[in-house]
Amino acid sequence: MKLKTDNFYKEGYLCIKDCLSQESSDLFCNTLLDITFFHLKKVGKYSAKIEKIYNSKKNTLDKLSMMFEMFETNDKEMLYQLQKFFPSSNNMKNIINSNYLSQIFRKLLKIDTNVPLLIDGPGIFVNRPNTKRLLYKWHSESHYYPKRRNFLNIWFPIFSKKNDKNGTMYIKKKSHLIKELPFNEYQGFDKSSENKKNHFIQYEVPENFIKKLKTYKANLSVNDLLIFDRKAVHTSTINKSNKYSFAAVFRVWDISKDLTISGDLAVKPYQNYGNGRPDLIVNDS
Ligand SMILES: O=C(O)CCC(=O)C(=O)O
Ligand SMILES: [Fe+2]
Repeated sequence: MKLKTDNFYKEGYLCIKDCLSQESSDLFCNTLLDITFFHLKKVGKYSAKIEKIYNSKKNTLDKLSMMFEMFETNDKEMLYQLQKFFPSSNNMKNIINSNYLSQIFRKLLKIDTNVPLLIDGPGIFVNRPNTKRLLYKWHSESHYYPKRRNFLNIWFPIFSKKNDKNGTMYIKKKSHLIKELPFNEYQGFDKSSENKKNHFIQYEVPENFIKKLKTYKANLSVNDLLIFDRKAVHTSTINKSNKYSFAAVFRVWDISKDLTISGDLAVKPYQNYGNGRPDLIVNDS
């Protein structure tokens, strides 16, 4: 494998240009639209409108944006539930299921071919123009999956490129090397959305803890892939354009080093004391 992986260890992320096939990207996007359509058209009030958009001559991005827009204003719970279907779709998961990528994932996770490589996702990040509800503050994935010691984050644009203008991903370089970072836990984005239903749970790493670090600003085309360390501190950015932009995320994980018996990726410590048992043995590195 020729790909240079030094950047992943040094800076905490690796960008691989043009590594997804157009065919698998198209299948991913069409499936995303189909699942959205069959889910949203169940709501009687919007059925006819959703059907009309789906059968129109618009492109997939425009169809999806129009459907999301209708529910974003009127019925967020439908969009919230929609997210839960995607991980059950082979058509979507297959986009990162190539031998080439599996070899890279194994190399970065430092695992042999017999160690199971588990794939969680996809999740779809919807960046609505000038909307804070769907954004994350600076955070580290390790705080969301505290019992998981060996996993990668995968992030890539779908439908259209992602950059500073339409909302992208910033990563603090070398932040994955910091031994321990505190975080502020709350629901919502700012004071106006505090504790609101269907808002994200933030484990915010305050900016002053990472302010000395340089920022990588993702500027990616469709079919490029960004892989980053579980401890790399990153953030969403606001979409300043007038069109929706979308990204897909996966987590690729190895269970062999985790000091828990739980099969739930996001298992939380200090709760019911039920995720461990006596006599567990895992490697210390
Ligand atoms: O795309 C975004 O806005 C945030 C994505 C993110 O935090 C992640 O992929 O872990
Ligand atoms: Fe994240």
